[in-house]
Amino acid sequence: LDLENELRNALDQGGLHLEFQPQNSLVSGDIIGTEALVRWYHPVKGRIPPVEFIPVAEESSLILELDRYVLDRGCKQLAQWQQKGINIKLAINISSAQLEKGDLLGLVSACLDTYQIQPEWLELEITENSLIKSPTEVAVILSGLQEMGVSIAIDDFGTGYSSFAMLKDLPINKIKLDKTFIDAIETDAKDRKIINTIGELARSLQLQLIAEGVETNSQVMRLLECGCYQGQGFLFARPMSASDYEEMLAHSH
Ligand code: G
Ligand code: G
Ligand code: MN
Ligand code: NA
Repeated sequence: LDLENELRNALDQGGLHLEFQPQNSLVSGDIIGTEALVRWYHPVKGRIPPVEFIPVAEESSLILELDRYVLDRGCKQLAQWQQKGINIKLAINISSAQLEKGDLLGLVSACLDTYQIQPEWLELEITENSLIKSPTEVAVILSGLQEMGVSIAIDDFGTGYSSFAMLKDLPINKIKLDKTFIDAIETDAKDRKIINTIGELARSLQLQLIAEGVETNSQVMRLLECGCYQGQGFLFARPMSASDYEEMLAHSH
């Protein structure tokens, strides 16, 4: 069986699940958000990383199904947390194919409805590249999400084909600085200048800014100097199961 067929089976048979990684204030360390990340444990091959199966899903229409699955599971988990009095904002990754060919507005409103979730607790992460393929259609979808009260983050910011017009015209709430900038923050003065400038841009446009892939305290120091006050990364926590996540939350107060 090739990977595509195996992935199809996994989707049908509940072989995929979600892990959760916190987003933290770089000033206080407080948890300010959570990203859901899809995981696949193959019964024979073991853990297959997303970098291997997401591209396979993207080459077929399976990615549409995967997005639907992750959105549904993520919202279900969010509802369960809210019932337990755990109020956290959950970010879910959405593929460019979903924006191009899917019915994202329909899916999101169905999930909010089914699980009775307040839209303020849901954030969708989309990549820069998904914005340029069909800008007019995407603008309509993002405006619809904004009207619903769901927020939008731009994932992997700075590596794709971003344009400043996009930040001006689209209802974007948050920029996620790509990990490559954080990797080089201590060694490359140019990267620090770029982060600084993106920080100023984010502030003047009233966008939130978060750094991805924060692994060390010295990166935190540099990020604070550059005006970036939020981060996600192994320094704080690795992605983990929902129950481990709850346990971490319980110990973080
Ligand atoms: O979890 P990890 O950091 O290994 O993810 C690797 C890549 O897979 C990242 O680019 C991430 O955006 C993508 N990814 C992880 N989970 C999801 C998901 O639920 N949906 C989509 N579309 N992409 C995901
Ligand atoms: O592209 P996206 O931001 O959706 O993917 C996030 C990916 O980055 C996840 O696969 C997650 O496991 C990974 N990740 C999160 N924090 C760190 C980190 O500090 N270091 C590394 N190497 N990867 C990280
Ligand atoms: Mn992401
Ligand atoms: Na990213």
